[in-house]
Amino acid sequence: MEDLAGQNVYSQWSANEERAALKEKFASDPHRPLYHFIPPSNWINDPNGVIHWQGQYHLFYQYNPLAADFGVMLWGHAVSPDLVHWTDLPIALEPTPGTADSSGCWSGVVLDNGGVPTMIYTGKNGHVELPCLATSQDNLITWDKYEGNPLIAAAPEEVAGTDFRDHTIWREGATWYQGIGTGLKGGGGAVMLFSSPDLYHWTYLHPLYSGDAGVEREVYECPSFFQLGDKHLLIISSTSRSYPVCYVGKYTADHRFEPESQDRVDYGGNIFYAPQTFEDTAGRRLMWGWLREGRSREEHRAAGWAGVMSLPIQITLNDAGQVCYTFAPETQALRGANSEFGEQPVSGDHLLDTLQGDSLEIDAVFLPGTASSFGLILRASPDGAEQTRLVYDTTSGKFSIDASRSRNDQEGVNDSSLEAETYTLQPDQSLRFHVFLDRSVIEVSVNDRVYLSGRIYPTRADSQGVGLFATGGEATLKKLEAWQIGSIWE
Ligand code: DQQ
Repeated sequence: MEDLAGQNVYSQWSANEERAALKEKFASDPHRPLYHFIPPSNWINDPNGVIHWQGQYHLFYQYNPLAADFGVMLWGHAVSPDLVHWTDLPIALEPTPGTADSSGCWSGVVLDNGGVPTMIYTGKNGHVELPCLATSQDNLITWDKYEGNPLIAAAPEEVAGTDFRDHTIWREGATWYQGIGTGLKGGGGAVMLFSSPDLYHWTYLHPLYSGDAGVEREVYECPSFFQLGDKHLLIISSTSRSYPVCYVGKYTADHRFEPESQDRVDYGGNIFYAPQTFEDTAGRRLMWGWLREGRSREEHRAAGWAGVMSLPIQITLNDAGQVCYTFAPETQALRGANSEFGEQPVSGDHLLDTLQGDSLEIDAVFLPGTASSFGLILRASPDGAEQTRLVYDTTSGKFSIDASRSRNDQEGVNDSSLEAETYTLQPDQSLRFHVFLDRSVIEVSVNDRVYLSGRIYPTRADSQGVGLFATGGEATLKKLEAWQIGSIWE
């Protein structure tokens, strides 16, 4: 890989041709998602440069097109008119030998600098990580790197080691502000704050926020800082916890962030990581995250692809000031054949006769009744030997994606680690599971508030069943609606 990085090997590379050439190979892969964004082949991780530009949504992403594994990172690029149907574009950015990004073009953002699309990303040069800039003259397709890269000569004094990467950038009047993720001497993570009159010249101010004091080797990756209503939110991905955390708080007059509450973004397992948010032209705060694999490295290398982008998730605050995660309504454009099920009691396990599939949207509302746990069964074989459960435990108030039986060839894979806050239902309060199942991908929004994701790899072609369950008593299904979803690439 090293020998290829930086030799402009991608100038002739076409993502469209690559996708077409591999279509047949991947058609027989039962785990490859049909409607979540995924590159033509090989490795994807963080969403980058997400922006709504002249009516099109641009999604750049960390990409290793040479192997289904992390490697020398480039920026892949795709565009969508509607958030769900994507067109591949050429590789946007690749390392240049002998420069600040000779070892990789890591995560970053795209900004509108007075009409000039401007990218700020982390250039990796050996172990050194510093911000670099590039601009586009052709509507975000090709990018010219700034000859003065890197933009900052060295990380601030307080930074431990060489982790100094990923960017969140906003404007206040005539001044740009930039937060860069890092880890501090003595432990803990931080987002270091800089200011600039023009995006090219930066002055270090102080940490915007530092936390996890004393936690060794903690690094805050992929910060995203933004205002929502009368609050400010900071999302960071914590290397020590391996999941993203969302802080809600105040942004003070002296440019410091003071959290008032914090919560993990994903109540499922440690699949969702490195999310990036942006405001679209309708004023919505949207987010994509990287859905990691939940299988072994050998397996994803052999599959020829690894990692998937989440669906577009909208972030809002409710009246209680809690962060709510819902799927952007544009996902309804994916809906195909519909099935509906009316009110019915649920006790034990019950597979639905007329609903099957591995690529579905499901909208199910339950009342907990006397059950101690209840929820949905997905990807079930007819004998139930293979199945995955989306569970709400009424006693502990916790959610989980129970993947302990999701594949017959392994035990206990990808069980959710439930460090999350509990979610207490009030008497008579219903629980809505809004689920997107896309072969190996599960994404769920519960009660239009909590987000969960998971990855599963059933081994049986007949693991297509959908069902309901309740344990320890009787729950009620108020209503279930489901839609089949086809491929977005046809
Ligand atoms: N991925 C990028 C980094 C970032 C990490 C490298 C998070 O910029 O910190 O691919 O997944």
